[in-house]
Amino acid sequence: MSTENVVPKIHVNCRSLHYPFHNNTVKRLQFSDSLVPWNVGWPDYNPDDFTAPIILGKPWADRDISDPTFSPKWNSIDGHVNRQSFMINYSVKDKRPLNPVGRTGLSGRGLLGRWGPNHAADPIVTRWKRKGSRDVLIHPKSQKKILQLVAILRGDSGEWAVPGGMVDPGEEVADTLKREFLEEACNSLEKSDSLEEHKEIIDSFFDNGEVVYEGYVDDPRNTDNAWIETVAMHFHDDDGNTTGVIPLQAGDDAVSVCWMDVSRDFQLNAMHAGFISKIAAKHNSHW
Ligand code: RP5
Repeated sequence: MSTENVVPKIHVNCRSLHYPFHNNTVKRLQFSDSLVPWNVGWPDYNPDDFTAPIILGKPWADRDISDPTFSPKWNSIDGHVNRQSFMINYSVKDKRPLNPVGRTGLSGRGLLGRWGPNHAADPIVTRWKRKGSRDVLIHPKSQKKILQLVAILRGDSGEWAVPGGMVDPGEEVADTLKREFLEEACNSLEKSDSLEEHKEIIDSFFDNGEVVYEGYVDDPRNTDNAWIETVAMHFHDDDGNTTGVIPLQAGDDAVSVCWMDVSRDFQLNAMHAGFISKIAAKHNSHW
């Protein structure tokens, strides 16, 4: 599937005035779209520098850039950490990697654990909306079948989103996709007999996905020196048999989970909605 039309042309979410931390006390420098690209000269550009205290010293986070023992291999696979971008070989200035899309109005690492790219994975699990467990429903206006996807309500932003998360050091993206889905949408961090019982079916379902997008995410947590990139993968349950046995229960960072009807009006994180609109077009489903 082509990734055109999903890639952000310019920063939007990660240039909002308030950085999403502690009662909006951290503010981004505000400027026009034309000043986003680094190659547009702005000699006096000097945004606030912010790295959230809560990430410092965490085992999943990098050390501070000023720490003499921290010598990352930028644009490379650095031990167990992937510091490559899907976009380009990013530049490094004053020891700090530079956001490949451009300025965000805030330097430092913000809430993100890694300097440079922070790799995430987004599992998009869909099925057809049915009456009971049998007949596929047709939308009365479009006369098309209706896709449903598993969406979670994020505890941090209060937004509905795909149950994605960060790739752990050394973890295969395929494993992250399944792990994050099970943790956030099935509460697998707590023991579940039902998940154990259907493990084989679930494993084989997650073996057959299609990449929808690989690249930069315009996430509100991005800064000039740290940003999120993701692999979004689609897993479709055409006959409803697999998703019928997957028990949904919000877990980890999610406060709610549901099967959400896919349409142009649905309430989903903007970037994730872009992924789903491509899937709806490909499957010729109601939109
Ligand atoms: C989004 O943040 C990505 O698309 C992914 O869904 C998510 C990863 O962050 P956490 O859920 O781990 O906070 O930008």
